[in-house]
Amino acid sequence: RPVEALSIWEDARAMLTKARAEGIETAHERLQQQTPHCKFCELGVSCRNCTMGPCKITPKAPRGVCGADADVIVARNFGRFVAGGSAGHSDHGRDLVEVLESIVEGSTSDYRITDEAKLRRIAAELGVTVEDRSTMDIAAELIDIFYADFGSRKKEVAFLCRVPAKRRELWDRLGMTPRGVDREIAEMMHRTHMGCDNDAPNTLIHAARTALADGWAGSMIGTELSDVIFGTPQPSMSHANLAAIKKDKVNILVHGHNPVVSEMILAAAREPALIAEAEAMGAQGINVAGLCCTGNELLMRQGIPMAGNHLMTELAIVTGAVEAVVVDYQCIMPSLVQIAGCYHTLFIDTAQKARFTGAVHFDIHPHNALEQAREIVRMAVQAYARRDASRVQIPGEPVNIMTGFSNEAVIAALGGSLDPLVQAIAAGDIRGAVGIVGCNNPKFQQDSMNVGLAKELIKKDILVLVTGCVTTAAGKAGLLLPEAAEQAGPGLRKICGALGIPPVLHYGSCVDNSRILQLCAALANALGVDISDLPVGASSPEWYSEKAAAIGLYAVASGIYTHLGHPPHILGSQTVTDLAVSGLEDLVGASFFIEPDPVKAALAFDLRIRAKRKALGL
Ligand code: BF8
Ligand code: SF4
Repeated sequence: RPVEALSIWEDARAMLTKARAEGIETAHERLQQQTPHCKFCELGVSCRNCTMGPCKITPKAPRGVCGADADVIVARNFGRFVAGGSAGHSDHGRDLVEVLESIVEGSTSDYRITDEAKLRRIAAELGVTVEDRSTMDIAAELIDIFYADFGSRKKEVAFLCRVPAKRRELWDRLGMTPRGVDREIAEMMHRTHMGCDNDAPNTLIHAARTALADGWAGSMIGTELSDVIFGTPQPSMSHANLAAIKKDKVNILVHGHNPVVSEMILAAAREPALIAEAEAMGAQGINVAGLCCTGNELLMRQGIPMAGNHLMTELAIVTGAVEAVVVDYQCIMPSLVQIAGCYHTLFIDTAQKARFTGAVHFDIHPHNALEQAREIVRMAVQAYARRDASRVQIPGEPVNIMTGFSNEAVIAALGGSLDPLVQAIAAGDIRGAVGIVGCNNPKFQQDSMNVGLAKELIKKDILVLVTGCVTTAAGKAGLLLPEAAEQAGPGLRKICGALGIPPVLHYGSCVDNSRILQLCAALANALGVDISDLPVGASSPEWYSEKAAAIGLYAVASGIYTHLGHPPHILGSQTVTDLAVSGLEDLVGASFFIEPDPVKAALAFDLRIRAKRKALGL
């Protein structure tokens, strides 16, 4: 297929052309090789949960060997899919609890508590006594609360204190209240063992509980502790696209999710001694740029530029100017090892739970992180000598972006409370808000939906919040700049102009969707309503991952109407599909809708927001 069909971006097209000329295969070619996909798997009606099977449902064989029908098999598969996503986000959250524990124990000097005020604020919110206590004492108690949130001994996870009372009662009634992160994930695995939960709607309710444990515990702990340890994001300027890779510098790309490793790489790369080593090699310094979510983490807090999102990760290496790709976990295509091998690029993995055959491995822990990071940066500096200048091609010019919109920063910009936002919504200047989150998927022209939907929504005076891989998409399209308010409707344009903010706000990485949950809950509490009463929505237009499914499901279960650009593998069950796209509305006051056309998706949000505003008397 022509490169124009694969991506809306010039930088991507240029690198896809270069990759083809150099005989380098990307996800796009591999998608071709995998197409047509297995129809049974696509519909979700194949099961490998035991060795009486594998089974697949057909008109002639409507039940598996055990007797499970399409509804049961689809629900079980989807439940496990969501459990996988919840596990990813939540295990990331747990890693931050462990770093905080190392700080409290004094077994690391590489990390510290940067935002003490936030730590105290969270502790007080969770009922921990903060008066006349040292920060370390309070942190120690918080650590216990968060570890307990992963376990079995509580009736509900701690941050449910943020959820409107009506929603909590609803969850209790439905058996959807998340008790412990690991408990819900383990129970999902148990329920989907042969001979357990053989009632599709019941399985889906537990899938929602598992997703809620992700959103309101695993991810929320991840976000809050990242802020405590590395600082709460504040608005700042940076830039995005492949031109974030610099021709004359040692380029290190950080990829993956947790700021725990990438913050250390950045700290090492900023040390004068290492910069001097780079200069001695003839480079003009060391440049750290981001890919995917760990890029978002560093962009939000440290202002590093974003080289690209999911489908740019392979193409970034094709520039021929990357000395090292340093990864932790999640969304890291194993193909990066092979592509790095076609250049002088080092591919370095750092987590025992995410090893890549052929990678250089560094075992990074809180006690040795900075020392290991220095070693990695030194290797990257040395790799600069092996760069082949004749193969370097860095396309385009970087686009400026504004980043750093934590809830704390937004409230500060509004003068100390959410009241001005509530008033702007009540007045109709901001008619509603939609979070656009998630990924790229080679099944879509890259970022066509992500950007198309954002543009359509702001035209309708709907504020857009972006996280994850949609960040770079919105950024490259110029939508993360205050000037983009010109493309917004009159009301949103007025508010953005008054505050000097873009109509599309960068809210962080994918775990930071918990910031959006928290904002929705705070708005609902301010208005004395449930989250499902708010004129808000969520969308993951080009999603691909288990994590995105978990996010979508916790959004819906929290009462947020949620758009997906394509369906999960559930269409083989009418029961499950009906529940997802309509039945959930009766249960939790929100559902999914599937729409591949961004203009039509924006219209659906417009209708929904209109109805919600009317119901609120606005
Ligand atoms: O957690 S948006 S491609 S990088 S899954 Fe992955 Fe999707 Fe990107 Fe971050 Ni989120
Ligand atoms: Fe087949 Fe049932 Fe075993 Fe699944 S659990 S593989 S449907 S026999």
